[in-house]
Amino acid sequence: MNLYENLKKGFEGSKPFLLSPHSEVIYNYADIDHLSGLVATHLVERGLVPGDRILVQFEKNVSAVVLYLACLRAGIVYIPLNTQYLKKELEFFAADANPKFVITDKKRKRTFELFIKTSKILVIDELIKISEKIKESNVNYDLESSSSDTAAVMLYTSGTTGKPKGALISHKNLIANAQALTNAWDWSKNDVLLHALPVFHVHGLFVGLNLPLANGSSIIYLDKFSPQKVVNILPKSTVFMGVPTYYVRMLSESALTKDSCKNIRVFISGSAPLLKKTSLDFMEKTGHEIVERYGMTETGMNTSNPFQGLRKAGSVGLALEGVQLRARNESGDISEAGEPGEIEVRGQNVFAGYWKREEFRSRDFTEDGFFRTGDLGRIDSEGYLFLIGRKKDLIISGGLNIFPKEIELVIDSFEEVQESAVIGLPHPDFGEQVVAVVVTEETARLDKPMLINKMKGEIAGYKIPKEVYFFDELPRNAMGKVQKNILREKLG
Ligand code: MLC
Ligand code: AMP
Repeated sequence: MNLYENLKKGFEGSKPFLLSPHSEVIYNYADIDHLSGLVATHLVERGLVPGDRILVQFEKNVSAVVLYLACLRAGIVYIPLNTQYLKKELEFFAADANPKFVITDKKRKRTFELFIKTSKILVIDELIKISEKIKESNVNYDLESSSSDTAAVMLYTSGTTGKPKGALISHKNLIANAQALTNAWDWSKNDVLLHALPVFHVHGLFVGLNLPLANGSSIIYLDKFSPQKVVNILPKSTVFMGVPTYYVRMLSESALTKDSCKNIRVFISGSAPLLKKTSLDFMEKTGHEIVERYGMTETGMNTSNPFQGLRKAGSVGLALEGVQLRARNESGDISEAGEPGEIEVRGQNVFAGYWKREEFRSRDFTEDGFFRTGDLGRIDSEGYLFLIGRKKDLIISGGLNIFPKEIELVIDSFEEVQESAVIGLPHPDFGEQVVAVVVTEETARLDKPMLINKMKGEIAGYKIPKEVYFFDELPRNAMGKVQKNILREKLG
């Protein structure tokens, strides 16, 4: 069974699926089944076959849900991209993924036309319109079913070398994770999820869509996170999920009270560390203890604090059903309970590997099939995981991952620059912020606004440093390696 067939078991035709912020029904379950069937049929008629890839970049709207489901039905690998990515970044993804179709909006079509040579470029609104014209009798609702082992989605995640890698996530991975989360959070058809996350990442796409779909529940669908809108709609919702920055921002809203949250069953946070202060302030204002969970692109969700049972402060909870977790200490041995180490994960939720990187498998996975997460943590004697840092050089800003190497490569490419080091420092809103330390060529004239300006057309806005420092030289150890810890201590 593919993921769509699995999800469909929970559909009830007349039940509202997607609701607008004003509670109007956009699609009920019969509508979404019909429309995704039309689009899937149309894509197949245009020559797409199971295993073909489509690259997707357009602002969040309900068509993204339709297209995602259509791809699941037709066995087409769905590759959604962050809407902040600019031409240079898009060029890389298109060359790497080699998609048959690029699906975008009117505004972005021109950018893709500048470099796309072999793929077809379609505008999402037009695709939906044309699909709607297909005669009912020609719609193929039961397309050739792809096996659950095949890739459903490819999500790009940045690598330490500065080049993103495509993680191939199978139907089976997603089915297992939706089932485990349903049980962990007691999800039911009566739930109404307030969905404010983007739909190009694991969090908003898989947790935020698959879970309600698998249970036949409703979603109030916001195009963008706005703390004011979210707080106003909370009374009509039973579940809210977000990155820690959402909770920080919601706390500034005077309308956030115990009363406005009285219908909420559970608040869930993930994608970045939730500060203790945020958690305590939220508890005081709303009476709700946020449930923190831990996941990643390659694995989906791994752990969660229990919905019923002890939620330990500072912990991301217990391994989900079917997920095996362990820590490996610095000597390369499996850690004892409480001993820190790199977290390794195995289970049906874990992806098969990266696109076109089969040769690196032994670096990414252990011999017995555990994925090396690059996260550091300790697992206590009761199985609760406490994340304590990262082995990988990664910054998480507002729930978005930024690999310093990628930013350093951009800065170093400017002729005024000799070298640079990019680090993450605490930020009250984003959790972490990107900070660049730059050594310029002797005669160069470069200041912060000039550097930022140069970077603006090159990379997505969220990767641009919020702070820039100019140093005469970078601190290095005896091996010549830049000592980022010294920079963090000095500037933090
Ligand atoms: C936007 N900007 C950011 C940013 N988002 N800067 C740093 N970090 C971010 N996360 C910048 C823009 O480039 C722009 O810069 C300015 O802020 C305003 O842009 P905006 O679009 O108006 O910002 P805003 O709407 O406030 O967005 C912030 C946000 C958003 C926190 C609401 O980033 C967000 O929704 N984040 C969630 C990401 C997410 O879904 N993560 C899950 C990954 S999955 P300028 O200079 O142009 O003004 C994962 C696995 C797991 O990690 O476990 O879940
Ligand atoms: P991504 O590659 O975007 O999927 O991001 C995954 C990374 O986000 C993980 O490897 C962790 O470093 C981080 N992460 C996810 N959830 C949490 C959490 N609850 N607390 C701390 N870090 C988290």
